[in-house]
Order: sequence, then C-alpha cells, then structure tokens
Amino acid sequence: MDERSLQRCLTAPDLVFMGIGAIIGAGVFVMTGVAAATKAGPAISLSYVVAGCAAFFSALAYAELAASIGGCGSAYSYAFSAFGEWIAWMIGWDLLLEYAVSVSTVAIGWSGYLNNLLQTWHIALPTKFLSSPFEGGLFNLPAMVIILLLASLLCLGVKQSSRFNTGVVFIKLAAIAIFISVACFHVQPQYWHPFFPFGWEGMVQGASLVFFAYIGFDALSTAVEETIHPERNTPIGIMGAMVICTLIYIIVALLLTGIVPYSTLNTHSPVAWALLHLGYPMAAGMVAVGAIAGLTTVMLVMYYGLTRIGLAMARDGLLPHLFAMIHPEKRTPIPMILLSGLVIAIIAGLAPLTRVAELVNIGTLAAFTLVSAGTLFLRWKYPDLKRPFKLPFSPVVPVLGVFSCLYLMVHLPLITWLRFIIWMILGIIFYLSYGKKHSHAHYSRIKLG
Ligand code: ALA
Repeated sequence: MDERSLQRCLTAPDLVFMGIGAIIGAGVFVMTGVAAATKAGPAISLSYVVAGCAAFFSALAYAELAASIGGCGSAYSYAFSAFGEWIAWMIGWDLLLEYAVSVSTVAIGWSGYLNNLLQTWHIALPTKFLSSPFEGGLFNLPAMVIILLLASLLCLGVKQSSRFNTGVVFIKLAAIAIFISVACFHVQPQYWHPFFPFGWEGMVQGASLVFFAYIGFDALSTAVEETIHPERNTPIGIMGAMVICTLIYIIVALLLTGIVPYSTLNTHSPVAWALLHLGYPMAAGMVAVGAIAGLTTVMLVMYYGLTRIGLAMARDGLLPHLFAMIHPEKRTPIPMILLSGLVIAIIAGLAPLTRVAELVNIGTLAAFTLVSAGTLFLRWKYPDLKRPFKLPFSPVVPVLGVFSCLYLMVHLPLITWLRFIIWMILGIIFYLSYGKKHSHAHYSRIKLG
C-alpha cells in the first residue's frame, strides 16, 4: 500500500454511463408514483422539469469546477480552493453523510425489491433477516450483503467497477424502454385531467421530493483523477448523463400518470405495478429486475464517490493517513473502501432509515449551493483561472443555482434541519480535535494561465 495516484482509465462514454448509473434509481422507480399520488398528481412531470432546472444549474457549476480544479474530492476540493480549509472540511463532512446515508437507504430499498422478486419465484427469506431491530427484525441481511459485494468490486479496480456499471445500466435502460414501449399504447388522456389536482404548491412540493432522482451526477466529479482528458470528458459525462436522465424522467412521469389514475400510484414499485394493472405481468417482472439493477448502480457509484472524497480529505490530513493509502496493483483506496463499506453495511442492516433519508436531500442541496457559489467566487477571485469548460450566462446561472437549492432546502422539514445541524456540530468537534492538528493542506489547487 502506498500513496500512488489513482489510475487514469475512464472515457467520456464510461462517465455518461456512470452518471446514468448513479442518477436513475429509486427516484424514478419509486418516488414518481408516491409524489404523483400524494403531492403533484399528473403535474409530476412538471415537478421533474422544476427539480431538473435546479439540478441542471448545479450540474453546470460542477462541470466548470471539475474541469478547472479537478482532484477526486468534488465539492470538498472546490470549496478548499474557493473558501479555504474550514468550509472545505464542513462540506466534506456533509458529503460523507450524504453519500453514506444515500447508499444505505438505497440498499434497504434494494433489499425490499429483491424480496418481492424472490417471492414471485416462491422463495421466502426469514422476515427477521429483512428488517432492522427497530422494525421488529434482527438485521437487514440482503442490504448488508449487497454493500459488501460492492465493496469487493470497488476494491478490484475502477475499470472493473465501470464495466460492471455499464452492463447493469443497459439492464435498467432496457427496463425503462420496455415500460415506455408498452405504456405509450395505453395512454388515456382523461387521466391527465385535472393536471394540477393539488395546485401549483403541490407541484413544487413534488419537485422537492423528486429532486432525489437527480442526485448522483455529482459523484462523477469525484472521478476526475481517473478520467482521461478530464477537462473535456468530465463536462461531457455530467451534462450528457443529465440530459438523458431528464428526458427519461419527463417521459416516464407523463406516461405513468397517463396509463393509470395518479391516485393509485402510492405503492413501493409504481412503474411495475402500472404494467401489472394494464395486464402485462411479464413486462412488469422485467421492470422489477430493471429497478433492482438501477438501485445497484446507484449504490455502486455513490459508494465510489464517498471513497474518493474520503481519500481527498485523508490526503490533506483531515482524516487519518491510513485512508489515503492506495493498493499498488489495484490502484484503489482499499482501507477507505473497506472501512466505509463496514459503516454503510451496519447502517443499512440496523438503522430504520425512512426519515433519515431526507438527510440526503439537505446534504446534497447544501453541497450544490456551495458549488454554485464557488464558481461565482472563483470567477471573481481568479479571473485568469484556466477554465476548459465555462458555464454559460454567468452570473445568472450560478445565482439561480444558489437560490433554487436554498429554496428547496427551506422547504425541508424542521427535524431534517435538526439532524443536519447535529451532524455538522459533530463535524466541528472532529475538526477541532483531529483535522486542524493534522492538516497539511498548505497548497492551492488553482492553475492560472
Ligand atoms: N438519484 C438516485 C436515485 O434516484 C439517488 O436513486
């Protein structure tokens, strides 16, 4: 184990697939139905447009900073360059929470989908191994097992992980294609009336919920050190994945609310359920397999992002040195992968995560706000910084990015804010007692000229 660099092997198509891998998951396969039934009605397709705008402004900011600053630390590294160590630590700490909780949450959803699928094949897992002690079980075994399997894959190498990701992304895209090709022949326009059953406010609340569906493109910016020509390929990867996913979301949302009454969609697997309702059990089964595939790649890429941010923080001395170690042959940060995998598996196996999942949104929105603000600040502080990709219409786009993310943040529940604040206070304590003393990040990542 040494401190060598990571291996530069990812191409633009790899990144687009990694982006789709991280983005399309529980959001579209689960939340579309829940948000349509309880918040927005058929206007859920518009909710996707609104949430997509907020995510898009941030994606442009990520693309600019990933191409100009680089590093594997994503928003942590950008905050370091723009605002210094304190803010960088806070946002890095925030990202560790966001990524760990999102992977654990998705693992629990994955376990539920797997169990449903096994039941259709008449295989029953003991219920005590399917839920946490807080929900009457012992632990969630499938959720823990999938995390440990993904940990092994990540240890093997980034190219191997990326190949696996590409294969599985095809399965989930095939599932979506099956849904679209069946659903488009069964649209009944009367289901779209009224389009706004819960008013404009409902549509905006739906947008705050389905914002989750866009989370994930930010993980691509942690792959800069492993990307060939990152100044060109990272913006292509981020924007390419975002455009494809946004189009898919709007089409799926329109079709889903056009083939069944929106009020019936509050189920765990609304997309598969709608096909079952139309009388296509085979297609419904394939969509369920696609959803499991989708959740797998979301976990893989988010988990990957977590390890790279932790690596960047450890290289700066803010986390223990052990986590900066890279395996000489595999060129992967094995100690970081194993320890974070263990923590994630424990959370996924033992925690009741329904409410904690909202922490993911607040953590992400905080990071997105800071990244948009960071582009503005860096354009002012370092006007000559080499920017291979420049977000258009600055300062309008980053300002819109900041305000749209803050707007969604203030609409999150108070309890989520409290949990977030507690986590950040823990971060301050850790920084004062460890990071501040061990930091050796006396450098700037800024390349002028
Ligand atoms: N965007 C990811 C999902 O929808 C987090 O599962």
